[in-house]
Formats: sequence, C-alpha cells, structure tokens
Amino acid sequence: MAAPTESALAAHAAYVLRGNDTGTLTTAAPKLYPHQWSWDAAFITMGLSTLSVPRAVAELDWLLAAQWSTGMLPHIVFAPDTDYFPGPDVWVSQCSEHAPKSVRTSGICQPPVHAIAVQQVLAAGRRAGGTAREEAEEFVARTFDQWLAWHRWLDRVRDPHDRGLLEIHHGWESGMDNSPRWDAAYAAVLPREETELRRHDLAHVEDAAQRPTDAEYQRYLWLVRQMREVGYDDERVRDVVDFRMVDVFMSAIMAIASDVLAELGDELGRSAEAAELRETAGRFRRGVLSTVSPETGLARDLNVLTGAWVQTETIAGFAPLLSGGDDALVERQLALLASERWCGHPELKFAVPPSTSPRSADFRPRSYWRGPQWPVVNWLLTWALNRQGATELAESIRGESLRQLADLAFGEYYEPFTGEALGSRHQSWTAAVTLGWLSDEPAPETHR
Ligand code: 9WN
Repeated sequence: MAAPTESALAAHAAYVLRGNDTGTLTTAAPKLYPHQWSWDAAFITMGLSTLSVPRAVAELDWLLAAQWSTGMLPHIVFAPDTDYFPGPDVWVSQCSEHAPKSVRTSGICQPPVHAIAVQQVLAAGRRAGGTAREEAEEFVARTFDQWLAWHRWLDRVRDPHDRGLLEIHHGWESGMDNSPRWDAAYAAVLPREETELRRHDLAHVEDAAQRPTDAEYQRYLWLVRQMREVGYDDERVRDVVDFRMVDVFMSAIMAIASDVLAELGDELGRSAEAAELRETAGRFRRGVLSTVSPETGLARDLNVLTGAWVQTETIAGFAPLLSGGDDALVERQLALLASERWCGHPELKFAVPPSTSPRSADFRPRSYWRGPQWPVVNWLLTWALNRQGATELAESIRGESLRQLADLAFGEYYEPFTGEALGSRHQSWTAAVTLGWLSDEPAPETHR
C-alpha cells in the first residue's frame, strides 16, 4: 500500500478524534478506554488545537471541572454508563470530601503534561487569529490558577521533603502501568484479599498477552483498595499504601511543565507566581539529575519504602532529555538514545525509541510498557528535544514516527521489529500526536 500523503494522514487523524468525541469529552480510545484520562486529555488537546481552538479548550475545561478541591487532577474522569474496569463503583471517589460532586473520578493522578497543552492552545489561537486568539487568551487567563493549584498540590503532597522528586502510589500514576520500572515494587505488594476482576480490556485486544496479567491486576486493585479505605486522604495514603516510588520521568515532566506554566504566568503579569514556578522547575531539574547513574548515564526511579534504585533500562532513564540542566549529560544521553541500545538497534522497523531497551533482559516486544514503542511518548521527547535545541534527533524521530503512523491504525503502541499496531486501534492520543507532528513548524537551525 502506498504511504498516505501528509494531508490524508492528517484527515484520518482528525477523523479518529472526531469519532472518539462524546460531545463533552474525547475518550482515550473507542472501546478499551471509554472515559477521559488526565494526561491523554492534554495530548488530545494539543492535537485538537490544530483543528479547532474552541474544541481544544472544551477538552481541558472538562478535565478541570473534575479537579479535586486539594488541587489534584484525577487520572480518570468517568463518562456515564460504560463498561471499563475498574470503574466508578470500584474507585468510589465520593468517599473523599475533596472530590467533585458533579462527576465521578478515580482517586489518583497522572503526569502533569497539561501546561504544555495550554501553551500549544495559545500558540494555535495566535496563529489562527480573530476569535480563536481571543478564546485561547481568555482560557489561559481564566484557568491559570487551576493549573497553579495542580502544580502546588504535586509539589506539596508528592514532594514533601523538597527533593525535587515526585512520589507515586500506583503504577497507573506514572502512565506506564506495567513497565519493568515497577516490577520490584509490585513484587512486594501482596494482596491480603483477592478482588473479583471484570477484565473488559481483554475483549478489546487481539491477544491478552498485550495487556497486564490477572496477577498484576490483583496488585493494582489492592492498592486502590488501600487508598479508598482511607478516603484518598493525602497524608494517610502515604502511611498505608504498599507502593511508594519516586517517578523520575514524572519529575522531569514536572520540571519542564513548571517552566512552561511560568512562561504563561509571565504573559499574564503574574510575576510572583512565575518566580515560584521557576523555583519549582529548578528544584525538580536538580532532583532528576541527582538520580543519574554515573555508570549508565540514565536517570533512575527510587523505591521510597526500601531505598533501592531501579536499574532497568527504560525510556524513563532519559528524563534529563526533558528537563535538561547538564549539557554534558544531555550530550551523553543523545548519543545513547541514537545508539544500538535504542533508536539505532539494527532490527527496529522504525528508528524510534522502544519503551524498554531491546538489549535489556526485561524487554518484551509485544507487552504494553515492557518494550513496544509508544508514539505519545516519542512526541513528548521530540517536543522536549526541540526545546533543548537537539533538533537533529528530534527531526529524525518525527520522520520515523510519521512513517510508523502511515498504517492509519493509530495504534496505542507498536511492535518494534514488525511495526505492527498493538493494543487499541484509533487511540486518541496517537491521532493527536500525528496532528502535532504534521503541524510542526520547520526545524530552526540545528544546534546539536
Ligand atoms: C489505566 C488511557 C490510559 C493511559 C495510560 C495507559 C493505560 C489504563 C489502563 O491507558 O492505562 O490508567 O486501563 O490500562 O497505560 O498511560 O493514560 O490511554
């Protein structure tokens, strides 16, 4: 089959987003994920902003309407009457006085990529001009305090010791659910009671091996139960939960998103808040750098309960490519990312980073976050690389990604050697990042 033209690819991506639009929220995927997910919503908004600024604004407004009074943005905002497991009856968000009354949500969070999406909406509005510009500018001014509250909550609740590192209480919070990053921590989660599993997800993939196992789900559900039993109280959760990990990739996102939010604060004349956010960004940038292994040059997660570093080679090790702060390390990581351990692996169908290095003993090419390539993560990387001036590698990953996406499946993730789409088809954030890459301005002069 001949590769589609860029405009045909864009039209297909737009069609996917339109198809997943319920009128209020865009579901993460048509069947597998029939609700709004927090970090998906940010990427989806970025893609929607290339089509319609008002629709993009509506997506984040829907998410913000579900913000908890503590400032937390929940990882799922449930749409009514669908068969996702675990659904609102398992989470019971209303057991917390801080949860929104108008809608059911989960009780945990996901990586704070949202400020990046807000900035993209503003840029799209300004490119379009007229009412799109007005609407985008009004949106930023109207919602700035909510994004600030979200960042302050993460800072206060998830980094109580000011180390510049965020703590998570569930693999789902990382967005990389069954990554080998979490294997050692999950091995120590021993459910004292089994939960009845209603695995609707398995009906929506061709092969159950592409999804986490039942044993993994038992652990996932046990943690939900521990948090639910203390009403998702921020302080008490820390005392009872069997999973407490420093997530270095999420911490790098916190650094860069705080910088972006500071830039938005500057635009609004909120100089005190902008200074506060830059201080936060600097602290998280240093926090990420403090985890880097001198031997491998990769950043590492940390088990808060045992003090053990996570040694496995996953894409999260490249957290400093997002947050920067050490030019020599960034150069080392750029060379590593281009090497045979990653994008330069000779058997890859498309030269884009897999979620786990194919040279790692933990690598599984078809299993979710254990090896497949995730276009959404690769878009985030190219966005950050461009911001760092590493335009050459960014451009190469962008070009290879668009070749990967030319199958028009808009897969959730891809088998690295065969290029086969896995997981859900018509995944919203995959369509969104396709639109994002297609609307990129030509790269400026290459610095690296
Ligand atoms: C659990 C929606 C979400 C993504 C996550 C991805 C997957 C959910 C699941 O789907 O997680 O949150 O049911 O497996 O791992 O990153 O946000 O696309």
